[in-house]
Amino acid sequence: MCIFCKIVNGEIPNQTVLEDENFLAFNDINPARKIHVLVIPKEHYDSFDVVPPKIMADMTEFIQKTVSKLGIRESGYRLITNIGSDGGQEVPHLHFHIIGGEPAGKLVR
Ligand code: DGP
Repeated sequence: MCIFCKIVNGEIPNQTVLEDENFLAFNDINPARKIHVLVIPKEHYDSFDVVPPKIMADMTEFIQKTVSKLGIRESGYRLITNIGSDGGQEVPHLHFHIIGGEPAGKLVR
């Protein structure tokens, strides 16, 4: 079972920001900025590449609710999902990073 499935079933503790029947938002263990929250579907999908569009539609709504709860809609934020090895994905369970609370900086090589 993957790490995030273990978080979903309670085997690994997490700092929950928002939860509903299908999705969970929790603080990243290694925050890149003041605010760094991960949003996952409770059902396992390896990455964005294989998630059904209907699930993504619901997940989009849940991400927007999470951002509202974090209070960073006005100030802005970065939303990232890493996919596969060149995408830098480490945990093979679809997740979006919500990163904010301070300027994100440029995406540069
Ligand atoms: P990615 O590289 O996109 O697969 O990012 C995985 C993220 O997951 C990384 O920012 C660290 C975070 N992470 C890994 N293991 C755990 C964990 O057990 N708990 C929490 N809260 N975050 C984790």
